Amino acid sequence: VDLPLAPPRRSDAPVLAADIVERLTYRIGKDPRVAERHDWLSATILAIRDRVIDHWMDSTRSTYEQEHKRVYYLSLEFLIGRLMRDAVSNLGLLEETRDALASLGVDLDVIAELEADAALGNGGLGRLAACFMEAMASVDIPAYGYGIRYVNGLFRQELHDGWQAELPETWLADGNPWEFPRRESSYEVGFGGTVDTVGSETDGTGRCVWRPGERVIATAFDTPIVGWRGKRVNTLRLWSARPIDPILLDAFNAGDHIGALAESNRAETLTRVLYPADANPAGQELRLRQEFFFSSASLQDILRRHLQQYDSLTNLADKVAIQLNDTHPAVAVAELVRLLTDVHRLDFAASWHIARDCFGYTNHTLLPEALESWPIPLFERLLPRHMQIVYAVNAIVLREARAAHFDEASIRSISLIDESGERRVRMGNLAFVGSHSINGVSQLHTDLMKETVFANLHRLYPDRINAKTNGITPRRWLMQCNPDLFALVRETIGDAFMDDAAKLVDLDRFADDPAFVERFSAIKRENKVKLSNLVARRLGIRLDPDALFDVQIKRIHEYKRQMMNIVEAVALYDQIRSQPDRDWVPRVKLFAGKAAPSYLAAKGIIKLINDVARVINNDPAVRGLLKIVFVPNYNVSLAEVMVPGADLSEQISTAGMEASGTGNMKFALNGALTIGTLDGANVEIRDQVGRENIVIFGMTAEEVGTRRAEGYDPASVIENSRELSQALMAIESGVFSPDDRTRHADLIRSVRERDWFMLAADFDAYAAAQRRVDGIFADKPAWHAKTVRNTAHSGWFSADRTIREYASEIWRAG
Ligand code: 26Q
Repeated sequence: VDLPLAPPRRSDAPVLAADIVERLTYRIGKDPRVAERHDWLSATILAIRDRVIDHWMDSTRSTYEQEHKRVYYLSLEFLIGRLMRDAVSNLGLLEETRDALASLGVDLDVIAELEADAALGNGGLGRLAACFMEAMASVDIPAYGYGIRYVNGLFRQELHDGWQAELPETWLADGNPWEFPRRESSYEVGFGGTVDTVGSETDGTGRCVWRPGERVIATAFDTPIVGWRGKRVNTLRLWSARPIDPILLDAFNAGDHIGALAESNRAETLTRVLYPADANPAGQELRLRQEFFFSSASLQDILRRHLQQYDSLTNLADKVAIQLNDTHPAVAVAELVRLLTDVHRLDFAASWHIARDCFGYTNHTLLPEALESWPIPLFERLLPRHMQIVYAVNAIVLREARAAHFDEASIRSISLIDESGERRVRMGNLAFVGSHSINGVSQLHTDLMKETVFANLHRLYPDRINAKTNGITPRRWLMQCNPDLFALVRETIGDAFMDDAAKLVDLDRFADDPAFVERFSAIKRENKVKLSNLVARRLGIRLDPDALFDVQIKRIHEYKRQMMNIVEAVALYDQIRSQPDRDWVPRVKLFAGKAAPSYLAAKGIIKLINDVARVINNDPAVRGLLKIVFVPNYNVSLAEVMVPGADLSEQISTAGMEASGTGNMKFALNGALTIGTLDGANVEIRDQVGRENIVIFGMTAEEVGTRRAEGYDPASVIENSRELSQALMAIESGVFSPDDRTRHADLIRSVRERDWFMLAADFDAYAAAQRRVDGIFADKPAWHAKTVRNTAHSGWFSADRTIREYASEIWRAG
C-alpha cells in the first residue's frame, strides 16, 4: 500500500476502516457481511476508544509525575447524552471516521443516531456536570467526575392521549462500549449498625469505630472524557453496587431461594434508578443511601490515590479539590472527617480543617422546598457515626456564631439541625460550613443567596460565597449540533474561536453584511427544516419552516411558567380568530420537557398544552398562522436538533427563581433571540448581547419580592386584563377539553387564587413582548442582525471560561 504518499488529513481513513472491521470481527464477533448497523456502531466506538487510550494514560501519568493537584467533581447526575460524535470530533477524526465508514458502506450519521442517549441526570444540574467534564479536559485540568452508574437513567416519556406516561430507560441494554469495569477499584460501604469507642478517652488513644450493620461493595466503571483537540483525557468514574456475597448458598440449598438472594437484590437496588425529581426532594431512605454510597466510595478512592502517591494526609488539601454539585453529596463532608479521624487517626480539629480546605459547594436553587434535609431518626439509623460528627461540627459552628454575638434567631438559622417541627439535618448548612467556597451559578442567584437562605452563614463567613456563572461546551452546542453554522463562522472569522469562544465577537461586524447574513439565515432555515422533518416523522405534524419557531424546552415546572406560554397562545388564538385580517406573523410554538412523575401540577400542564394544541392545530380559522407542538421525550439528543432550529428562546421564569439556566446560553449561541425575564443568567446574556438584541419583559426579582410582601392579589390583576381573563375563561370552561370540561379547572383556580409564580402579574408584559418579537421578525434585516449578534456575543458563556474561574478562584488547580 502507498500509505505514506496519501494526503495527510485523510490518510488514516483506510487504517481506521481496517481497525473498525477488526473490532467488529474479534470484539463483537460478527462477520462484516452480516453485521447490522448496531454492530457497526459498537465496532466504531471500540476503534475510536482505542485511539483515546494513549492520550488517557499520558494524562494520568503526567498528573502523577508533575504532582499536579487533582479536581474531583462529585455529582449524583451526569446528563451526558451520546458520546461518539463528541469523542470523534474532539480528536479531530470526524472526516476520517466518515470516510472510513463510507468505504465500508456505512453512514456515520445513521449509526450515530443509534447510540443510546445516556440520561444519568434530570436537567440543568446534570447537564452542567457533563459540560464541565468536557471543559475540564479541554482546559487541561486533571479532573475526575464521580457519580452513580444507574442501570435506569431518567425515564422515557411517552404521551398517552396527551398525558405523560413514564417508561423505564434501558441505556445499557445493548452494552456500553465506552466503559471499562474496574473490579480492582472496589470499596466497602457500610450502613446502620453501631458506634463503639475503643482505647481510652483519657490517654489520647480513644477513638470511635463504626461497626455497620450492613455492607455493600462499590465497583468502579470508568468512561474516558476527551477534551478539545484530544489535549487531555479525564475519567468519569461511576459506581455500581454489588453484594459482598452474591448468593447465600446455605440458604439456597436449604430451599430459601428468595432469602438467598435478598442481600444481593438489596445491594443492586442501590444503583438501580435515578430519582426523577429535580426539586422537591423525595426524602426517601433509598435516596440518602445513594448519596452516602457514592460519596463514601469516591472519598475512599481519593484517599487511596493520594496516599499511594504522597504517603501522608496532611497535604491533602494541597493536592485535592472536591467540588460538591449541590447538596446531594454533602454527606461527604462528614464522611471525610470520619475517614480522617476514625480510620487514618488524625485528630478531629485537623480533620475538620483539611476537609474544609478540600471542599467547595455549588448551590443550584433557592426554592425553599428544594433544599435538602433529612429527618434525624433516619439519618441516625443509617449513619450513626456521621450523626455524631454533624453534632460535633455544629457545636463548633454555633460556638463561633455566639462568639460573634449572633442573636438566637440567627443562630437557629445557621444550625445544621432544623429544630422547627420534626428535627432534621440541613444538608445546605452542612455543605456550607464544610466548604471554603460556596458558589452560586449566576450573579443574580449569588446575590440572592447572600440575602436569603444563607444570609446568616454569609454574615458569619463573609468571604466564602462567590459567583461562578454557568457555561456550556461550545463543542457539543455549536460545532457538533450545528456543523453548517460552525463552518460558516470558521470561514468568516478564521479558526481562533475554536480555542477561545470569546473570539466569536469577530462576527459582530458581519451582522449588517448582506452576503453573510444571507448565508447565516439560510443555515437557520435549513436547521428549521431538519427540525420540521423530525416533528413530521415523530408526530405527523407539518410545519412551515418560514414561520417563527418559538421554543420552550426544559423540565416542566410551575416556576418556569410553561403555563404562561400556553395561555398566551390561547390569547393569540382568540385574536387571530377575531381579527383575521391583521398581518399576523406565522408562529410555531414548540414545547418539550419531562415532569417529575409525582408532580401532578406539571403533568396537568403537559396535558393542557396538548389539549390546546389539538384544538388550535385543527381549527381551519387559524389558517396555519399558529401551530402548537409538544415533542415527547425531551433529552440531550433532541435538544441538539431543537436548539439549532429555534428562532426564539423562551426563558420566562418568575424572576428570582431560575438559578441560572443553561438552555438560554445554547439558544443564543445558535443565533436565537431570547424572550425572557431578568432572571438567572438571562441578566448576563442581556449584558453580553446588548439590550437591543434581547426581548426582556416583566417584573425584576426585587419587584417580585416587594409585590409579594405587599400582598399580591391575582384576581384583581386578572380582572384588569381582558386578554388574560378571556384566555383563562376559555380554558376553565372546557373549550380545549370538550371531553372533560372541568379537567383544567384546578390549574386555573390555582392561578386565580394564589398564582404563586405570578403568571397574571407578568402576563400583559409577556404578551406585549411577543408582539414586539413579531414586529422584529417581520423586519428581516433587523431580525437577522440581532440573531448574528447573539452568536457573536455568546462566547463568554463557554464552559471553558467558567472552569477557568473555578480553577483559579476555588480549586487553585491547573
Ligand atoms: C434532591 C433530593 C432528592 C431527589 C432529587 C433531588 C434533586 C435532583 C436534581 C434536586 C434538584 C435537582 C436538580 C436541580 C437543577 O437542575 N437545578 C438547575 O441547575 C442548573 C445548573 O446550575 C441551573 O442552570 C438551573 O437554573 C437550576 O434550576
